[in-house]
Amino acid sequence: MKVYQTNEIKNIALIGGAKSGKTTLAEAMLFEGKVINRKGTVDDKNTVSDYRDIELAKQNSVHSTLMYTEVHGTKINIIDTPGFSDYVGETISALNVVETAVLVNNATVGVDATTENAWAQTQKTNKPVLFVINQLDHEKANFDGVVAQLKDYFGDKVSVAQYPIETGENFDSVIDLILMKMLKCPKGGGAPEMLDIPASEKAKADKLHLKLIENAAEGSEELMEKYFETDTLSIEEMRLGIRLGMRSRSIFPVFAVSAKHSLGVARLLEFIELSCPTPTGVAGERKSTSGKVFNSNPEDPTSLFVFKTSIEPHLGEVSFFRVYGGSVEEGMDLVNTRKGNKERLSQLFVVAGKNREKVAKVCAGDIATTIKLKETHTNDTLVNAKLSGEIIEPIVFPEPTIQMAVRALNSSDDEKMGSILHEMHKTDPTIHAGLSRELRQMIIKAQGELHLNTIKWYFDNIYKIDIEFYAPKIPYRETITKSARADYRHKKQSGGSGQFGEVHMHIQPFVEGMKDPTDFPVRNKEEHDLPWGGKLLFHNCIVGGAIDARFMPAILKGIMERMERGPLTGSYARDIAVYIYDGKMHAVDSNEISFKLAGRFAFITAFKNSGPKIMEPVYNVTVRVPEENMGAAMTDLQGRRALIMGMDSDGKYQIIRAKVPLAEMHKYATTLSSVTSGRGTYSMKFDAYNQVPSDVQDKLLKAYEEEQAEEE
Ligand SMILES: Nc1nc2c(ncn2[C@@H]2O[C@H](COP(=O)(O)OP(=O)(O)OP(=O)(O)O)[C@@H](O)[C@H]2O)c(=O)[nH]1
Ligand SMILES: [Mg+2]
Repeated sequence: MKVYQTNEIKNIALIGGAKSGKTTLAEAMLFEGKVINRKGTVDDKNTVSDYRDIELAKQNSVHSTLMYTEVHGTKINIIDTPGFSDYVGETISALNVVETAVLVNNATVGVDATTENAWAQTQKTNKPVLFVINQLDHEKANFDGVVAQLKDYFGDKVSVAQYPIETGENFDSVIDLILMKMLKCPKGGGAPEMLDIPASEKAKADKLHLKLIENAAEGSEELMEKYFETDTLSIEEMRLGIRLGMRSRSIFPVFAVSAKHSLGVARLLEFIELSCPTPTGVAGERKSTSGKVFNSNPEDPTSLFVFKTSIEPHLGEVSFFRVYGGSVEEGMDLVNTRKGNKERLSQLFVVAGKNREKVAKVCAGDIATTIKLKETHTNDTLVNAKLSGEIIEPIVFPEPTIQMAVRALNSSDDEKMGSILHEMHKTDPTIHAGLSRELRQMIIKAQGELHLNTIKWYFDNIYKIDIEFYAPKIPYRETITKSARADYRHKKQSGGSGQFGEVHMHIQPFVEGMKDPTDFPVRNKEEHDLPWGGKLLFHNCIVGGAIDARFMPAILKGIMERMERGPLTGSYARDIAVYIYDGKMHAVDSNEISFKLAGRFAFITAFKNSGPKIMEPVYNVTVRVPEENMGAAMTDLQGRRALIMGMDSDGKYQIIRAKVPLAEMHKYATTLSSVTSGRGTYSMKFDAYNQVPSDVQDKLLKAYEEEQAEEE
């Protein structure tokens, strides 16, 4: 494989609406660049990009795929990403290592929820965007309608660079507003024929050309001056202006294609080659955590960043990386700056989907893969020893939106399931799984129901383990609302030495600044911050040596054990002050176990008499919904015992802030998605523990009783 120099490289990510035709466009791009000589289709299940079993089965992209094509000696690295928003992790990792996002739109659909999500990711990563309106061969294609929507959603910096003369079956020609030519595209691909703009299109073309020049001139002050002086810009100046404007997100050019028939794709590639930002510019740079800029300078010491990891049959872990300085050669030793270990890059590959070719050297700005790295995974930096202190800023993956408990139907598979989920996190950092000690459940967190279905598909079809997702338990807490007293005598006489311990206990709710009871003196006070939140105050108030101080730790232990498994529902108890004010010892039979048991049972009785309450976690939830779905979203929230805290508007959207009990948030992602046709999003953050309403408490008590009865 040829080695491309830094100035012969461009990097793009294909992102955008689900099913808009990104994978088909990638195929057409590879075909135009002669990387493949036959074009596959998604429907025939033979594209370069959607090659994995799951993608063939579902006929949509699930993982991002690295490919490349070539235009006039420039290598364009292409990362095709899945459109469904549940796979947003793939879009984000791709955007982090390219200079340009090619945001593909379906001309028959326009801006849908997935398009908006893709756009939001380009905002977060501050990436230049090139809009492509695809499927113009479709009879229902509506180019102008989609342009209007793009402007409506994304602002008037959306600038038409091409428009089709006719859409539908006869789509083959576009007016190119940079070249000011009519491009007639040959059926099946290839360079377009350049024709003069027909008289009937002249007025429209001139008007849009002027608008594009204006937008391009805004890219720099010099161009602006030139434009004011001469009323125009040359093609070269327009290219420069567009490149600068894309870089600062002040222009978003729009192109017109049919990926299926390779119409307009050759010109699109030429535009990417000539006008899109370069790997060495601002749009392609990355900073280290210490603030050092890595801008793909070939003269710098070698540095690279791993943005994706995949596991391939027969190969094991494949690391996808971009070079951010110098060059990487086969056999080079580099340092992993997070872990400090050395890694040898024994083999380097340029890939197009599942096809890989060896390459001797990868230059700054280029993207390639390697295998058999020992301890290097996604988000790791590998560098020449001179840079060993530099960690390139990691990719920030989104918070999970859905949480479920998961188990293997055959419990003997549980452990295997756990380790597979752990491995999955390596290749998809938006999947999190772990055993919750508190809930005694394996909890999985992901990006939505479709994401969970994808995980299940792997278990069903690849690992052949039956798993099921079910509602996770809620981490309730128990506390008390008034004071109470109880005593307990533990006495056992069996043969030789017996057991004896008696404890008298007063308990009351712990609140900051509370007053101790006055009818006994507090001799010693311990304040325990509980690992699950809240406090336990433990007071020794014994007078006259009724219980030896040496038995106090045993009493505390007995209480702690019940705090860990609260008397009402087995949840953690919190915020309780305990006073041991009396008791009895036996000279021979008293020992630690006796006082532990006496402490425990006195505590249970006192607890039950002290107005015990179940507390539930309440979250601050922020929901973003389209204006028109506001009513439905509010009604739904009210049905979830939500306390609405406020509302703000954000363009076409409304933001609702509410406090909602976690118990009511189960499957919220799914409901919100259906209420808002996929456009609604939300985030949630723990706020506080609040007492549950009495009807909810009754239900929980009953459920716990039944559960206990079942276990016995
Ligand atoms: N008529 C027409 N159909 C197209 C065109 N491009 C793609 N399609 C069809 O649209 C469907 C989706 O195409 P894909 O290329 O898989 O779309 P995608 O954007 O990669 O989809 P995801 O990765 O799942 O988001 C397939 O049935 C394609 O054949 C086009 O230019 N014209
Ligand atoms: Mg796809």
